[in-house]
Amino acid sequence: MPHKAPVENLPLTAAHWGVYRAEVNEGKLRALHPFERDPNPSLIANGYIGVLDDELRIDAPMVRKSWLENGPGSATDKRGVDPFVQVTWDEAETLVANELNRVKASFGNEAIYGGSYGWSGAGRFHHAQSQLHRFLNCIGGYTRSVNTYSLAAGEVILSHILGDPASFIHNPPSWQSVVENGELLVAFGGMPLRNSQISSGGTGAHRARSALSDAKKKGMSFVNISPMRSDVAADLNADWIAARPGSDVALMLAIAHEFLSNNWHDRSFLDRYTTGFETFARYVIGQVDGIVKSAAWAADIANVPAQTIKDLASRMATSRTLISVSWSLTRQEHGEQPFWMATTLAAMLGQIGLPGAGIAFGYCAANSIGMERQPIKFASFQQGKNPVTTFIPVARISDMLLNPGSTFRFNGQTLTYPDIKLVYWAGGNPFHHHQDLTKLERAWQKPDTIIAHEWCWNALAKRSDIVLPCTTQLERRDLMMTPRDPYIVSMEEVVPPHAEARDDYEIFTGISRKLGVDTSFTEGRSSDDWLRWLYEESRQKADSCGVILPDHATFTEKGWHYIDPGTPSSGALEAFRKDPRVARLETQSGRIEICCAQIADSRQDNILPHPAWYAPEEWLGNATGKHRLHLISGQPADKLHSQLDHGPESQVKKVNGRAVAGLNPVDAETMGVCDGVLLRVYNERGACLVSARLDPSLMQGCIAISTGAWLDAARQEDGTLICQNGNPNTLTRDQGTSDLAQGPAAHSCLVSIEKLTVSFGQSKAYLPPVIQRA
Ligand SMILES: Nc1nc2c(c(=O)[nH]1)N[C@H]1C(S)=C(S)[C@@H](COP(=O)(O)OP(=O)(O)OC[C@H]3O[C@@H](n4cnc5c(=O)[nH]c(N)nc54)[C@H](O)[C@@H]3O)O[C@H]1N2
Ligand SMILES: Nc1nc2c(c(=O)[nH]1)N[C@H]1C(S)=C(S)[C@@H](COP(=O)(O)OP(=O)(O)OC[C@H]3O[C@@H](n4cnc5c(=O)[nH]c(N)nc54)[C@H](O)[C@@H]3O)O[C@H]1N2
Ligand SMILES: [Mo]
Repeated sequence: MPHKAPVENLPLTAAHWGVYRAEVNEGKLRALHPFERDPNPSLIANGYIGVLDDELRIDAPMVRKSWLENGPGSATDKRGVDPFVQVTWDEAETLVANELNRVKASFGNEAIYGGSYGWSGAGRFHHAQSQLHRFLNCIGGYTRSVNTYSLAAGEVILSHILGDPASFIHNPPSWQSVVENGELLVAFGGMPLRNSQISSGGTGAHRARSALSDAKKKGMSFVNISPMRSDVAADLNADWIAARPGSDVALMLAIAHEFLSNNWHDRSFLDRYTTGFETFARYVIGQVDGIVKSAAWAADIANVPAQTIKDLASRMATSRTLISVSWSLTRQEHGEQPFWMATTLAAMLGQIGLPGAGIAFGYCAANSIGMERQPIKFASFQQGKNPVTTFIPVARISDMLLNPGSTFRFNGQTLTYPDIKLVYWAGGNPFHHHQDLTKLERAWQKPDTIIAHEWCWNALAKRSDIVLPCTTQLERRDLMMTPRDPYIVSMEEVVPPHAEARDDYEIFTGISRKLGVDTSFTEGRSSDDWLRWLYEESRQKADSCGVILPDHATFTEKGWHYIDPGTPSSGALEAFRKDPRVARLETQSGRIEICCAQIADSRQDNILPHPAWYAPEEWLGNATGKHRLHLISGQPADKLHSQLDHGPESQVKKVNGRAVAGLNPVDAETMGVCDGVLLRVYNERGACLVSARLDPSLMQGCIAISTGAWLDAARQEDGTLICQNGNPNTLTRDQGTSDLAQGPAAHSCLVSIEKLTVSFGQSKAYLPPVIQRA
């Protein structure tokens, strides 16, 4: 028997879902053991077992056959169908370099779309998107994207009403401040612990679960306003208000109306710290549109008893209250309004900036939300300057590809879509993340060339012209270093790169050599040089704020270092509360903008200058037509988006080999559906196949299909796509939240279901494409 090393001596690695020690035997990854200091580790890492060298691993550079034989723009309708031809790295680099040169020369850098949205791997250096952006900047720039799929509407509205969105999203009252001072936490969209497994860039300590139970032990109470009871952990005993999805703003307005009518609002806070409250109040009492936003009015919209709303308002007015709004509320039609309205409610309560009170955006949307912020600003790998000015709001990709030259509104401006000839993607999966995949598939045929770096044959890789095989985060050294985690970790290369796979950095170095820009891309540094540089620069920055980090050799030898997170914080608005003149907000007025002049100025966008209720086009409130079920396509518990869907952790959670769809048992009975039955979920945009699961924690009228199942698309008779593997984005709508943010609105979606008795066989999602080897 070989001697087994103690787990604490195994090499460390990190992912967005945590830090692990890797057990490797005969060159194969056998297990990822949770970091011994993580109080609540995530099982998502188990998804890696067996997939680093399976048949879905991309082992060499590949080119789509028609593209290779007939050149750019050839048979673009065969993307996803054509076989691939294996080429050498040298051939691949030349093809990419020549094509970039051709597009630049004929159409300009604007014709290159490098938005490349996506999460890729953890690690401060090998971040695919940053690598791509730096590379494209070295060759003259690219059309970029702005904001996120996570909460674009939130980012835009917060920039108007609070100023710098990042600081308000990422710095709510910290967990410690909540535990020590909290009384009542009202969570719109809940605080699902499943989502707090993730933290962008990695985490050494999952804290959300223990923070919430500590708060509970100290006497805090919780209200969960959500279509899912399970969106707040069962042991917190939250009161559940199952409001119709999309109705939250109406509910909040009715709470505001209660505050106003009972004189529970804090006038002096509103006077000192906000602008435009009077105009908003006139809207609430019906002086703007003749509608009083009373509890009775909201009761009809939200399908919640008026008395429940009144009771909640009174509880909020008589407690130290913290309001949390989930990011999911921004991913729906008029997704700008919930953050705006919730901030207004918190301002009316006058507790913003107090310990454990006020407003927070998305506790548990990621483990980092609620973590104390490090005093250090870590160094990062610079992306350089992009001389091209064209951009799109990230979720407008299909519209951009389909409608070059046409105009659209965004945040008070009129912009024009560029004519994209080349799409370059590294570290994201648009056939996971984008809405209305039938439309995306059509848009995807427009560019001449699509280049992707991927490590596995997912839907993006299969639909690209040139596929360059990259390493996974387990196959390279890196540095886990994020602003809201107390651990920094030296990530080791726990297994060697598979076959011909290369790091993104190495791939770009090779191409930049062909293009003659390698000196500016690498600055003469290897990956290891950069890692040392990033560490040493960060160490100096730490030093200047009084934090001592060990030298590089000591750090890499031990593998991790703990930085004391410091004192609890009441959040980014604490200083503003202390002195609103000194800590002026970066808004036009310097205060919280309940009424916003900038938004009022862009009148053509049909948005009132204060938070307001707009009935969505697709929601249960008008589900009187064909489709009667509201689709919730939230985050998957067993993976991060589409990553590792082919791995064992995700696969064992499938039922009869398919993604599951949650249904309320009462609805299921009405429709004659029992557990495990095969369903076709459909609407005008497309369809997907799923296995039914009865879930009493889901409100009636909803169906819940987590995102992340790899696309296995076939055409239906009407030309729309059906995903045999349960990808809900075949159903969702590709529609901007509003002209203000143009964010994704996946959560506004109605569907129908039918039971299927025919058998559909194995999904093709997990089969590699046909490959012609040299
Ligand atoms: N219907 C619906 N749709 C949604 C959402 C929803 O709630 N509902 N949520 C949205 C949200 S919030 C988000 S953030 C998006 C997420 O969308 P994405 O971030 O695009 O999803 P991922 O599956 O994480 O894609 C990351 C890709 O990077 C690849 N990768 C991993 N490591 C590396 C690496 O080192 N180098 C390279 N080159 N590639 C690597 C992975 O294999 C994977 O294909 O989805 C959005 N889509
Ligand atoms: N395990 C895991 N964790 C993740 C991710 C992952 O892929 N896997 N992705 C990460 C990313 S990139 C992001 S952006 C965050 C996203 O974090 P969130 O946006 O919080 O995630 P969701 O799961 O989409 O939504 C949370 C809940 O909102 C509820 N909800 C939906 N519509 C409405 C509505 O109209 N009103 C109300 N009140 N509630 C509603 C649903 O019941 C859903 O369970 O999660 C992160 N965490
Ligand atoms: Mo996200």
